[in-house]
Amino acid sequence: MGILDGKRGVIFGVANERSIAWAISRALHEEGAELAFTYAGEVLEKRVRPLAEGIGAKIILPCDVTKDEEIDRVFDALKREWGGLDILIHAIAYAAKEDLSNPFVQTGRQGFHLALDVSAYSFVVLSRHAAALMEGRKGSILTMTYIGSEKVIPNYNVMGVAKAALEASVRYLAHDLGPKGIRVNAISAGPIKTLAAAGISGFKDMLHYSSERAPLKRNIDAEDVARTALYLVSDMAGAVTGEVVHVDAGYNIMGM
Ligand code: NAD
Ligand code: 0WE
Repeated sequence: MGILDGKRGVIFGVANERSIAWAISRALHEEGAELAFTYAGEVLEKRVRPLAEGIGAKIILPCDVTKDEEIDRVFDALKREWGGLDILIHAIAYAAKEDLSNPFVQTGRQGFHLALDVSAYSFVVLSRHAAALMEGRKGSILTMTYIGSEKVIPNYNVMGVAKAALEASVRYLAHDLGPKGIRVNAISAGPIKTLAAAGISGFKDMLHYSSERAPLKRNIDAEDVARTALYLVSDMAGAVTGEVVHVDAGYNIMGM
């Protein structure tokens, strides 16, 4: 008996076993959810397919979110195979490497568009497709964000602007989809050493800095995020929508 027995969810954003989306997937699966997975290109299929098959996934499809055809194909398959959907997990972000190291003021049009397209617009288009499959099912939609949307984190740059757009999108989507019983929320996670953090210079120092200042005096891991994700997609959070929940050991409350 799990709290998600009979629920069906689609996961966007697993790259490897360290991905936040993978920790969320394991937590949802343990509570009885049936999951479908997407991966961003052939290189990642080698990593994602074995993980997904290991928890019994039958629907595993490519989806680069900058390509409308690939998004259409995923939701066509979900409609055909399942007929409906209860849960969407969005854990995707990307900016060009140079835009995470050069001064923000130098961000070009192309780099700005790419970061906002992959990291914010994708949430809108995926939510629209998901909502069409959630009619009469009390659906739940969840994305991942970071405090760089609220405050300046050096080098986070255009990603901070994209996360600000993503968090505002959570609120507008919650307003649009609320009348259908669909909830839309975000988790704002503290820094975790995943693939997306691997290339960031000084990331280790950031972990040290955060754990010293956070009220709980520790860093967080993907399982901390996964437990909050489980709550947010379950009926336990049945009256929670449009919210950004910080899972950061309390770091965000500090002023000094
Ligand atoms: P990750 O590298 O495991 O996941 C990022 C995912 O984005 C990958 O699966 C990658 O394939 C996907 N992606 C990138 N471009 C894509 C595209 N065009 N189409 C489809 N997918 C694409 O790293 P993660 O840390 O698990 O990141 C997941 C989410 O969590 C991101 O939104 C990230 O901003 C957010 N987040 C991470 C941290 C952290 O410190 N790691 C903190 C707060 C929020
Ligand atoms: O959202 C993120 C990172 C997202 C990300 C990571 C990369 C690295 C490789 C987006 N695009 C790229 N592009 C690449 O080429 N995080 C919350 C993790 C993160 O990234 C930072 C951080 C933190 C924390 C960048 C600078 C400063 C802090």
